[in-house]
Amino acid sequence: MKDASPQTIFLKDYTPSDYLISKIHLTFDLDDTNTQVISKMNVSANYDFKSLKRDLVLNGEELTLNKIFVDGVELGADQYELIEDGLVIKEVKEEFILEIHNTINPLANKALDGLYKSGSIFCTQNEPEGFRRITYFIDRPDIMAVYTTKVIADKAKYPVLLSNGNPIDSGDLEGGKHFVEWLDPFVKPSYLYALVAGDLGLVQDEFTTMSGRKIDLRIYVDKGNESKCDHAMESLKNSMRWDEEVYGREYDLDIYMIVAVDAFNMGAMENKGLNIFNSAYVLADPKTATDSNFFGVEGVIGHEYFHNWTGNRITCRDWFQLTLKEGLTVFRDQEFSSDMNSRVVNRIANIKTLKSRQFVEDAGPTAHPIKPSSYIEINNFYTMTIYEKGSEVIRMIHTLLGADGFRKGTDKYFELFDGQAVTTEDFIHAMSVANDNYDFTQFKNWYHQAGTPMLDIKTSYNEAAKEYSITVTQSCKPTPGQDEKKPYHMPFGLGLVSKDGADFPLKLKEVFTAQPQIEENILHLTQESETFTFTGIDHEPVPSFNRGFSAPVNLKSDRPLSDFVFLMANDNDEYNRYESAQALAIELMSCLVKDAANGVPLKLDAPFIKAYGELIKDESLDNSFKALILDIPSEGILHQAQDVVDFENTFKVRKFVKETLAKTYEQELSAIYDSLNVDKEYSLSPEAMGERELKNLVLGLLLSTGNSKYDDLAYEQFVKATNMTDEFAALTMIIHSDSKYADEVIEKFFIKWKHETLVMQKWLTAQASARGEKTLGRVKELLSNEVYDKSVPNLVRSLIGTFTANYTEFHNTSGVGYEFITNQIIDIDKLNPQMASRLAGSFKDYKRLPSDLKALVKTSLERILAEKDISRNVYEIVSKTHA
Ligand code: 0A1
Ligand code: ZN
Repeated sequence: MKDASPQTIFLKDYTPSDYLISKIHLTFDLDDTNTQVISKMNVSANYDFKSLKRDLVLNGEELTLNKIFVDGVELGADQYELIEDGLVIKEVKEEFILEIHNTINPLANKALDGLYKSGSIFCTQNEPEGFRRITYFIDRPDIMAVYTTKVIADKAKYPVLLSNGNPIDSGDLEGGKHFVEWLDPFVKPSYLYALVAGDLGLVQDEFTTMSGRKIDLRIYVDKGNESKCDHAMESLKNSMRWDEEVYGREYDLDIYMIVAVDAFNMGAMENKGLNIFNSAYVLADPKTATDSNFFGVEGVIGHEYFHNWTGNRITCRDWFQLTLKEGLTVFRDQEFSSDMNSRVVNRIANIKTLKSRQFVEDAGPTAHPIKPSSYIEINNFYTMTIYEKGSEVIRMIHTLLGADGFRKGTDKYFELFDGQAVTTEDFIHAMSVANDNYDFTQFKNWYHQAGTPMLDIKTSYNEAAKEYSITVTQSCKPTPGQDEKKPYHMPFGLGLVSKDGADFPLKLKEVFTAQPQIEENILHLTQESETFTFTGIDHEPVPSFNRGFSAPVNLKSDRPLSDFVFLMANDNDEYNRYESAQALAIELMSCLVKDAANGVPLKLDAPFIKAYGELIKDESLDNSFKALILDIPSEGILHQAQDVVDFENTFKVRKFVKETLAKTYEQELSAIYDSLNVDKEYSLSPEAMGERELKNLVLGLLLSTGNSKYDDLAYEQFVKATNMTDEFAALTMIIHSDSKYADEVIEKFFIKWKHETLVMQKWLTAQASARGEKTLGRVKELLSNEVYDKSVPNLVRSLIGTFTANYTEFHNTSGVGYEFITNQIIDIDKLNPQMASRLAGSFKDYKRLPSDLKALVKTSLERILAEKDISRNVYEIVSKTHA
């Protein structure tokens, strides 16, 4: 460890900064290893100067300090002090101009934080604390300043020089250099600062805002990739229009720029007027990108655009408030995607992500509330919880207030807090005052408590009285640091479905509280245990719980499995049709996993097989929806239902169920494949995407029959495919089914696509996710393949990250998988701590492993902790996992 014991930072210790910086002018003279930075800042006391400490403490990391001037006079060595991770200017005045000259080495910056090089492009990443790696600054989000930037660079190598805001000056300089100066008129925190320089291709378009202003839209990419920007540009224009229509928000600058880079730790970054994107979320054409990639581009473009209001115009006071901008912006991008595509399919996809990734986080060693109360390394808190659960919490507010009430609330939020750095309390305050002082007191537990609540539901029918009751008991398991949980206020969608499939009108027998207990089929749950009795129910209904997944919870009930079968076919809530199919399969497959462990021969439940067949044959279903509902629960989802995770038998059972269903319905599935596998002009319409999705799901099922004719079919699809969705699906299935064509397609795909790094990422993923003991050897071999580079996070995620999700191989009882990943974490941590700590998260199941695997993981965790110089990032994850 660098620090003997890394410091924990607490929300309760927040205090406003003693000093403010209202204006900053930056000059960069760019050079690969020796970039000169001059920063000129207007500093002033934030409070009564007499009460303040006279030392100004600035953050700074990996910087070389050259000179300091205060009001134009250079400081002597006794007037400042370099401290670990910063600089102290002693005895400052109430108001002064501070000028600092320093140098940085972008080429050596493999952490991809601050100013770095991605290939030949200079770019920045400053959220959350990257700016301190550019120059000395009070690097916290409540310091909001107006930024001007002069970028100087070699004109031939870096013809394009960008920063936030609008260009205000440019010209040639001596020695083949040139400069461009930028001014961003909006105050912003340092984490939204950006700079880019390169020899970039440009795609341009225009958007006219609701007040008639013309916005210059620009996407900058590596030359040669210009033709892959159409979808990103279309998505940007759609986002701009959508935010005007749904939230009344207009874009504010005259220019909106997006730059795509290959080396980026995350998806993208919302820097004011100059978004920097992982190229995977900009570049897409049918030949190289799958339908899911197109979908991802639209969502991330939307997400970053929506941040302009929810994040940039109104930002976070401190990093504990991260969900203020992220939960809200994810909610906004999810709704945007739902409006652009099929709403139910998008909602199911979002819930699948939440359940398979956030629920696991909430049940593991790093569980934290959406508003954490402490952290060691803030970069570890860009999590599924802050983002996805954060979005579900916003969605519940939307459900509680209704669309109009929610819009009144956001209008109020913008009215009260524009230009400020605020808290989640401020957001709730705006929502409340705009809605007759709606009482969010209990609802706020969602912000402070970690863990996924469990609802245990008991039902009873009183035939004589024609009354139906449900008793809901809520609980939430202890999470690290939180043993006791208070009950949550949650909206709970309910339907009581009659024999003929219609919903009974819901009439409560008694109303107990001042707040309404039911509105538009949404019950308000508030108590640890409560009973709701409905009248006028003339026969026993089948209840449909948590419709639309109105609250992010797990459910347990006394319903017979036949209810699930009924709801799969009859629920008026499409989401719950899907959910019932999943719940039934989870229930049955969980029993089969136990059978497998006990050596009991596997047998699949006949009513389930029948119900699955009904879905296959149901021609009224939309193809995308059908593909989702026919996709049996993933291993990860099945593991969640196990106290001790059984990787081998879970894999075995899933394979068995797929094979049984596929063999039973081979003819029907084959007919579906043939009907969808027709030559058609490629289209990105939801219908066309649905056809490809169902076709590929069906091909996967057919392959699991083991009949070799489907190996030939998959090979034929691979060879003939005219788009990446079909080509990649076939590649993956051929590799995963260990078909005789596997080596050939791996080779062919490589030769065809080796110059396209995004496609090579898919190639790595398909191989690292293959089952069987030879996979690890293959992954190790691929580390030295020409297309792999451990300093590019996308490649690490594709090869190493994918292997950690390959349950049977990563958790191989020999321990070789753990050993490999442990070595990778230690190695990558030296370059990129953020990447390494994400990989370290793959040990999250530690406490639920069988004892032999647990002992192996323990050794791995201890080996990492014993390493000299591990980063704070990895330390936090590994020590919490080990605890
Ligand atoms: N604010 C970005 C996410 C992001 C966070 C950190 C980064 O680098 C360490 C990069 C991007 C978003 O929500 O899109
Ligand atoms: Zn975001």
